[in-house]
Amino acid sequence: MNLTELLQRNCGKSVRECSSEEIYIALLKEVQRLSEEKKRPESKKKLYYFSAEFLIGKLLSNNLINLGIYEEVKKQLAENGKNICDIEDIENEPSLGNGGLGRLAACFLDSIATLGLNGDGVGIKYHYGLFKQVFKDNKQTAVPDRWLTDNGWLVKTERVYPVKFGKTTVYALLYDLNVTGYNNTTNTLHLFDVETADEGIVTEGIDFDKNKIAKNLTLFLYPDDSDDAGRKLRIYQQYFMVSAGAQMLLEEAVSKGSNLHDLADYAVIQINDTHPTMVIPELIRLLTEKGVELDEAIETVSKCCAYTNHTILAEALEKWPLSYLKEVVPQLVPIIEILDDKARRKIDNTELAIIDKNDTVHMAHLDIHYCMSVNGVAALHTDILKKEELSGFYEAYPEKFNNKTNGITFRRWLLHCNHQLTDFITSLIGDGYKKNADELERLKQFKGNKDVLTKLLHIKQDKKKELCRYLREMQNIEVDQASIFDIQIKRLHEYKRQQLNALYIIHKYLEIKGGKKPSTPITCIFGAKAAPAYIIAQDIIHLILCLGKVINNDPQVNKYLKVIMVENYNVTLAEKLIPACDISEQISLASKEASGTGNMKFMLNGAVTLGTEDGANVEIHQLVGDENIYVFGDSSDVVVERYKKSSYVAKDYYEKDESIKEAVDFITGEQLLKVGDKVMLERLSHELVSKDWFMTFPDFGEYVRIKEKALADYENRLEWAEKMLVNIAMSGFFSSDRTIGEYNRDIWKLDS
Ligand code: 26W
Repeated sequence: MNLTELLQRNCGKSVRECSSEEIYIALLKEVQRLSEEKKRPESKKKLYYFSAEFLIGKLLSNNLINLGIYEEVKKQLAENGKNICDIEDIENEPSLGNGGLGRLAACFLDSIATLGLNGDGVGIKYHYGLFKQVFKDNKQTAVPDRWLTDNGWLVKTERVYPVKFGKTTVYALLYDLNVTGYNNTTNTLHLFDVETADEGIVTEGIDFDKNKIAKNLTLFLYPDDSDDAGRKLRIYQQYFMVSAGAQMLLEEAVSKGSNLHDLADYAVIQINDTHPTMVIPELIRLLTEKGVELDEAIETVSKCCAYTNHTILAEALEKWPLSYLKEVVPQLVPIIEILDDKARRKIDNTELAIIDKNDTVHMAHLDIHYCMSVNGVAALHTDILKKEELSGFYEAYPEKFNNKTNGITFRRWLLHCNHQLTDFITSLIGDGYKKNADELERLKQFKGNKDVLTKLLHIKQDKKKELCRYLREMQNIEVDQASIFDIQIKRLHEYKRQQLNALYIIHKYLEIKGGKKPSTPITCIFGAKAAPAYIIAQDIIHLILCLGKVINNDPQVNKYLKVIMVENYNVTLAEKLIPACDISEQISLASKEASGTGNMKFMLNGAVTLGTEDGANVEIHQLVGDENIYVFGDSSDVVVERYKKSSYVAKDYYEKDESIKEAVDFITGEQLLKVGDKVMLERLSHELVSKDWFMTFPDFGEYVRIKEKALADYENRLEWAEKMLVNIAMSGFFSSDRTIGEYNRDIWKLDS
């Protein structure tokens, strides 16, 4: 690409004379053109990845990398006095997701295109997406994240589909976004919107009238579900997405020659968690409308659909009152009733019913009965599904169950976010690993190589320096670049146990106050958004922000310990934080984190994991060995037993263990009350002592001990670098190319 010509054509100016915004827009248009040229020729069978979230991150640099022109663009910009980072800054991050599930969908789209598979995403074009997080008085506040701009990657198509809610009909407009593969073809992410969406109905923060469906349908992702109107709105959104998507898919199949009886030869549908579940009854409904007999329609749709489970938390498994479905999607209710009836006849176990005796519809049950595949997202998670949560289903349909350990795209999480490390790895083992991640294992030959290890440490130091600069400029936060960067970034949830990390920080603070100084200073960094209606999560954020106030302002301590919570944690911030991390905090209560994917990104960038035997941590542990990970905490077996027996009494730990008591009492002590909100701090402390549902106290002692060991080991820089090297070398397994290869081999069966 010739940048000078491009800008002359687009803006009639030289590169030097153009503003960053002008350059961004010109590049965007050019990338659109180039990716369009690489559109995949239609083949018979197509995968439709239905998901309520696609946390795709900024696209410019990623697309440049995938199209193979990043380096030349960067060079030409530099020759004209421009920095590519300034151009990247112009782009807003799309706000189309919340957490790991949405980011996974984005990594999958990248890998599907990279492997040259015929697979598209289907979702919703949220105007505000998830909220933007702003800290005020040490609390999270939520404001709308207006990310859409006139010049974006989304292109409005001519396709429109009617979606009927009872008596009202809305029209789903299709917007397409090109998904570039790395050195391969381009696929599409299809996002639906309504013309009637009205951003003007948003009032205070992110409040809006939840009853004005035509106006609010596509404004927010996961609108507050603490009341009935919010829950119904979720059903409206889900049906909107799946009905439009199902119509589009049938249209495409028919245009390729399907007679609908053979739909399974044309379409395979991956249902990403339960949110798109209604695609099953909707497709059945549409097929019968087009003349297919009901029984055959059910069988055909079952052959097309596959379900991925992402959680064992009961509260996250969606259940809807039948009355809500009757109100929102009355046309689906008779079908769901028939599906329930058939399932009951087939499997004589009322616990597995779709509609239970309270007239509650269990969406996951609908998926499992009527999908051809059910998968978990890490080995341990799938085992727990089989043995515990879904054991009845596993007994009924053993052949449907399979594991697909999650993965991440190395294009974004190494090539894009860590150029130095990428170049260094390439200089050592060539660039075959960019397409075949297993080749990273060749790095192991450099284990004893002092020069290589030293260089790795230098790269880490550079990334820490860059992060410090970024945090200073963007968030006015000062971080000591010589300190150990200990990072926990993920959605805020009690099971992920940010509160355990906070208790450690209190413990450490008191220890330093008592005169025990760490050899190297420690910076504890958090990033997390909390669902606005999730009270305890708000309280935990408040605690962390208050700890920052107290500790960072204590001159006796702040040379040794700092607590930072970055504001509005998102993909862009993750791309800065992950390469700079030394210790990756993956401390969920064993059995609760389905997989985790941040853990993989950190590992790939040479951070060492401090974690429980949970989710994919188990597989990381197996790959790197005991020497190169810090594992602590009760096993999932112990935890599962403890829940079964209801034998955990938090108060006993609080009363018997002096260090737990000391740390917990600090939450409601004088120092924190001076900067914090009494109600919030007391509520959190009470929650811990009286309940501690995610069992932080039993793991606290070992967490402290193992973390201290990690901090001590960090002092031997070369030994630590060796751990970094082994982590990078063994991370190839976690490439989403591997995961997608497995989905295709076992479930989708598309030609490549
Ligand atoms: C109530 C509806 C609902 C429930 C759960 C909405 C959203 C969620 C989560 C945000 C789902 C989620 O992100 N799960 C995560 O999925 C990742 C990808 O498989 C896993 O790595 C994480 O362990 C899991 O928490």
